Amino acid sequence: DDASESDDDSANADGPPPNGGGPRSTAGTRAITVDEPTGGLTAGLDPVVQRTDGTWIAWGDGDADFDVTDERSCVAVPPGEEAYTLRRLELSEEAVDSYYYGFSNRVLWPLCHGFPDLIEDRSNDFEWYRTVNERFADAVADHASTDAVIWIQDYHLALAPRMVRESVPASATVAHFWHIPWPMPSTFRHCPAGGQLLEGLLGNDLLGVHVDRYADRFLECVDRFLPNATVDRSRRTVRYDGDTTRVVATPMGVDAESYDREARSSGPDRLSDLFEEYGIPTGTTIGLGLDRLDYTKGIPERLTALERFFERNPGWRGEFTFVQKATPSRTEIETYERHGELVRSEVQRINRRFETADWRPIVYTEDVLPQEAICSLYRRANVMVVSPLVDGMNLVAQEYIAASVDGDGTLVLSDRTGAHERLGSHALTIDPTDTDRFAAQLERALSMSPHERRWRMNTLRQRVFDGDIRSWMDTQFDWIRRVHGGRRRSETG
Ligand code: GDG
Repeated sequence: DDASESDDDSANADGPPPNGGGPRSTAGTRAITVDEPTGGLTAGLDPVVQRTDGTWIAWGDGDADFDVTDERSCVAVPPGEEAYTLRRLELSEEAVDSYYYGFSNRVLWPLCHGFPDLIEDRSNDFEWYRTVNERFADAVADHASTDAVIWIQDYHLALAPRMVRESVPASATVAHFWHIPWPMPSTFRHCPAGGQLLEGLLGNDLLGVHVDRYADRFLECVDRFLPNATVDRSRRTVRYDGDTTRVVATPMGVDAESYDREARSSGPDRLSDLFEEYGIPTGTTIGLGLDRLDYTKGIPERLTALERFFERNPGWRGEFTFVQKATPSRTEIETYERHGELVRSEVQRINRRFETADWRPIVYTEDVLPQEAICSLYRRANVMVVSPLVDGMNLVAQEYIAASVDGDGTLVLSDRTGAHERLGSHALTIDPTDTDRFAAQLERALSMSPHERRWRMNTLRQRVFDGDIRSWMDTQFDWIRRVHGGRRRSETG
């Protein structure tokens, strides 16, 4: 997993890497050997790209530290025979600072998650955002033939759809999936260059989001901030500048089978090595949290609820251990740095308060773990706690369910996640800011009868397998086919 092996789009491999799969580069001499893709977006898309024979255009900054949980490292070598063409765009340090750590993650991320106070509008960031979007659009234009389907991912590329639309054949289809929430108009009005972003996104024929409320809010924002657009809320379409954009809510799933398979192959040895390495007492009941270290994920709120739980339930001290795996992310941004400090000091404080000679209530690690270890933890965890303050979907909740092959784990889930829309009624719901109720749900999870636990988990597993990543992809492509057909008809007619 060495991103430094990679290089710009003019210095890639001639043939497939030794494992027989992987991206075909467009030119050059060096193989890209990044494996183990993680991060919500990458984890979701990689199996999909393995099944298609398209061109993946990705940002690759060859010399940056490789962070497998960051969506920017979205390059993967598939293990199978399939191959796809990979085109990497190299960005200068200044571009990365302004485009990625600037407008994308200092403006759009906090804005879309409803934290307008955290927006940092630095000069030049938006200009770089535009420039990088243009570079992506140019790269697309180099590859897009008549009838091409262009599928753009996420908030880093909000201006690109219109640029792409203007440079590819009229019969090509431009689609986009927006992986994070769409904010309410009262929040969106804080967005610098908000009108330009909306215009950019309306270059799409299809715009996908996870859940209905994000689609509705997007349409509300268009209605309010783009006076020349015509919004049809019941059909979820927008007519703007001679083109129509259809907005659809298609909740993303996970590769449930592979989590199930990996969890089943997790033997006692793997688990005991892991427990020994992190000092997790083997005999205790285990709670688990697994997140990027991001202020949206509700980790401090979770720690406060755990503290309340141990206050109220002295009998569980020494009997229940909470494992929190938090992966540092976007640490160049001070807000993230400060957030990390807060989480670490809270863990320390709570541990000091309750720990005994041979037990700590919270085992905390910032290590990046291989997928096998994650699956072993998922399978072993009696309670999984997913408590974001806001989250577009949250794949971790679904991965946990897919890996709960023994059917006896319990999910405690924030009602502010996209995942709650499809899983909420059979998980134990929490409002992450309501500490008392949160602690009460932890108590309930730990004292639930085996029968109820199994019944809930079986229902959840059914949902996660029914709505897995393949079914999500099928839905995407059904919609893409629909709008593609419409586009061709209007071309010929
Ligand atoms: C965005 C949206 C939406 C984490 N640590 C390790 C590791 N992970 C993997 C998990 C999971 C992924 O990272 C995190 O996905 P999430 O969905 O929870 O969150 P975001 O990264 O914020 O993703 C989110 C998603 O996009 C998809 O649309 O659900 O709402 O914010 O897959 O397993 N994986 C490994 N080691 C780690 O240490 N192997």
